[in-house]
Order: sequence, then C-alpha cells, then structure tokens
Amino acid sequence: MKEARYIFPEDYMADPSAHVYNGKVYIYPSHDWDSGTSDNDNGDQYNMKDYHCLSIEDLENGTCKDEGVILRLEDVPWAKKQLWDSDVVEKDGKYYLCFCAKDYNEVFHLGIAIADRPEGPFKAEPAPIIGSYSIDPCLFKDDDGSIYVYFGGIWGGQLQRYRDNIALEDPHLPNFDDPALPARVAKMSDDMLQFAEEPKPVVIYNEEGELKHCNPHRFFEASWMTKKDGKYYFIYSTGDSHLLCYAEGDNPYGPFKYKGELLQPVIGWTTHACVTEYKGKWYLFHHDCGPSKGVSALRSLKVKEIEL
Ligand code: FUB
Repeated sequence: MKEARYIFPEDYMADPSAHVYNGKVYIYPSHDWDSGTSDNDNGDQYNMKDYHCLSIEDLENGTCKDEGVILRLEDVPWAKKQLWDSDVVEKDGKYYLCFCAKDYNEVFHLGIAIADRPEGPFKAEPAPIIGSYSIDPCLFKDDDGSIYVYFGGIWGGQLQRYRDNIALEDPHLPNFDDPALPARVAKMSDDMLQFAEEPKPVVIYNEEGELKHCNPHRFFEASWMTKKDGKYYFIYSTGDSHLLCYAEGDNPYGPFKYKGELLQPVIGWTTHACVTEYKGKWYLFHHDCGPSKGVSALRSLKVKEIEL
C-alpha cells in the first residue's frame, strides 16, 4: 500500500469531499488561511471565508487544478463566518453544494447553493435549511436516486446543543458512560432545498451495544457515507482521539456496526476524510498539517489508495 501524498501544494485546503463527474475527480475542500485567530476548543481558528473547487485526473501521480472560487461568505445572505466542511451532489444536471456556517447569532446551520456545472460558481439560497443545525454535511446519493444528508459535530460544531432535533436550554455532552451523541441523517426534498423528514440519529454499535461517549471510536464530526457491494459505510472522525473510523450498515439510516480504524492520528488536531471510487480503485482523501509544520488551522490535502 502506498503512503498518502500531498495533492495541492499551492494552498492550504482541508475537509475534502471528492466526487467523479465527467470522468474527473472534483474535490470540494474547506479553504484554510491565516486569519490571525488563536486556537481554542471552539475551533475559532477555522475562520474560513470562501470555497474553491479542485479537479484531478491522475490520482497516482498528479496534482489538483484549482477551478477557482465557487462561493464566498459575502454571497451567503444568512452567514456571518466560518465556512466549514461542505459537499456536492449532482441531481438532474444541477449541482448542489451543502455547506455549514455560523449565522449572525453564532449558531451553525446548513445551507444550499446551486450551480449548473461541477466547477460552479454556486449561488446560495437566501436562508439556511429549515431545522438544520451543527456542521459537516455529507450528501449521499443512493442507487435509487434518493439523496441523504449526514451531518453533526460536537464541541465547536455545537451538536451537544441539541437532542431529538430540539435546541436545549442547557447544552451538554453525555456523561462518559452514556451513549455518544450520534451524527444525524435526513433524506433531502426533491428540490434539494430542505430536509424531507426529521433528521434521525446515526447509531453506531459494537459487541457491547451503542458506542459510549468515552469510547475512543465514538463519533465526533466529519461524516462521510459511501456504498460498496450493497453495504453502506459510514466514515467519521473521532475528534479528540484523532482517529478516522468506519462502520457498516444495511441501509442509509443504519444502525451501523463499528468495523475499525481507517487512519491513525495525523500531524495536526483534526482528522477529516472521504472515501471515493475512481477507475475501479478506492481512495482516501484527507488532510494533515505537515507542510504548515503543525499549525492546526493550516491544513493540506492528501490522497492514498485503500482497500475498502
Ligand atoms: O474545517 C473546520 C472543521 O475542522 C471541520 O468542519 C471539521 O470536520 C474539522 O475538520
């Protein structure tokens, strides 16, 4: 198995979501920059203000082409700051970017922006998805054409502020021995602008039952869903234990059985990845802070082939 290699040395990019359109791999990353904000557990240092689209054809040796800026913070009417992780799906010839940002009350929501081409530019909807909260959306299109959004992240991602899709008056994490806070999944409406249903918990279990909050393999953020041979693979970051893990299910809602670690801790605090098939091989796209020598808000994209 080859080592992961850097694929976009020109700039700092993170949180890759990779899809194949028109025979090429398109990557939708977060765009890191040095905003001068100091590091804290709330993630204020991730102060991103635009999204780019990258493309690449040779995943063995090539580097990405920058297709340019596809959406800017100032073009999202409801968003104040922090354009974090995003993802794109194609439906009926249109491309839908689902992203997250803080509104003017400093609350994270998910938003939609639409383009005619994978390279954008994308035009943002005037308001966030109704009932959306937290961060890190992943859009998954199933074989029957249904599109699901997975989302959520604890700590700075604010998932601990909600239970059963309702905002708590006293946000709190679970006790160590209680079940972990799960990611959420909802089917998207036909027009891709709203949830078609109440978001449901993405439950992950092992031999002892639902993963507990203290388990180093429990969900923290960075949901990704992919499907192989009829099985659904939920891939996620464990945050403060710095692992990338995966779990297997029989349908998009789960429950999912914990299967193992896909990535050991990398240089830098965050671990965030996607797994995408291209030309019959499976690739893991992720980031680390090697080129910035460990500056946690300046991350660089990498790829490596994996067995899924
Ligand atoms: O890029 C900002 C945040 O860092 C993402 O939303 C998280 O998944 C983590 O990678």
